[in-house]
Amino acid sequence: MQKEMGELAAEQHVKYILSVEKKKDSFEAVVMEHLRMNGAYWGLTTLDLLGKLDAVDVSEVVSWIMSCQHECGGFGGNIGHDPHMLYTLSAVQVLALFDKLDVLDIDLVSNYIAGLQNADGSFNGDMWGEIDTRFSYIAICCLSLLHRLEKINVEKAVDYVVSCKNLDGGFGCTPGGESHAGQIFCCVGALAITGSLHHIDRDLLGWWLCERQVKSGGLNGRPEKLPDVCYSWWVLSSLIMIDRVHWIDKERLVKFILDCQDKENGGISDRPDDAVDVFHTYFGVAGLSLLEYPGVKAIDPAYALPVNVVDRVLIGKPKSS
Ligand code: GRG
Ligand code: ZN
Repeated sequence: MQKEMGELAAEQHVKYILSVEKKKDSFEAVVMEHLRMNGAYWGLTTLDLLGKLDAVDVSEVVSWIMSCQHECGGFGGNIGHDPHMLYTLSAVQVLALFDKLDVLDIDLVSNYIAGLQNADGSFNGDMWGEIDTRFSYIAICCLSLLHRLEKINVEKAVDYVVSCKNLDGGFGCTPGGESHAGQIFCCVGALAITGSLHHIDRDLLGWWLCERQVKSGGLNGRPEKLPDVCYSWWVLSSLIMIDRVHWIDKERLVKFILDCQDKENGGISDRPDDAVDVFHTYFGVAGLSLLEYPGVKAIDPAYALPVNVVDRVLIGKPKSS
């Protein structure tokens, strides 16, 4: 990596994440209250990618996570908040990071997720019934991590995702929905995890995705939109899964991400000179991980967890209880 482009301020980012976690009454913590479970996943995965997960109190995090679980098996974004797929995946991911999946009643959690599948293969996000390919990804990712994919109709789940594919090669939220990089990540991830990538025209989708790189080196999420650090994750992970990552200029993307750092106080923003937040700090560091930036652990593009964690969960020997 060229020195003159500036370096990752890893130490400052670790301090920033730890300080957001501690200052429970800070502005960001208040804004994030309802999705604290997602915040925990973003922050803790960032710490792990930077080799600093040992800076947190595992039992404190695990007991807080478990107090967000409902009788139905699903998790809320915080204590007393309604259960939703979004928070259930984050809870499972964080427990996987800490090698603590054994605190879960695996069948209770996986029955909650499987119960949200519809007859056409799609998934609702929660009991209120919104359907989106985000929830297809979440269900498949979560059940795969829990070794319970057999609880859903995988073939129909795949059919539904494929029915959201557009003529431009991309994917939307529901059939006919506009292609968007975030949705593409979900659909490609779901197809990758289920071994169904043959449904994708890799050259067509790869072309759409690599066109997301703009002059500054950053990536946008759709044509004509502004670049944003989080698309370094949504776009790049998809390109890697379909084996077309060499179609973008990696050096210029690294520079864009590094330009979005607050080098003094830590954290990464969506665009240079904007305010930092935990979400973009995570996606910036995760993007650098996909770009094989030195000193950052490798992340799995489909499961959005460090590669060593995914290996441990999927192929490592189960811990005897
Ligand atoms: C485990 C990484 C991981 C994800 C879980 C929730 C989820 C599954 C995926 C979300 C995918 C998604 C839809 C991401 C897009 C988020 C985003 C930046 C949306 C902004 O969209 P617009 O239209 O912004 O407001 P643009 O950039 O198009 O102007
Ligand atoms: Zn963003």
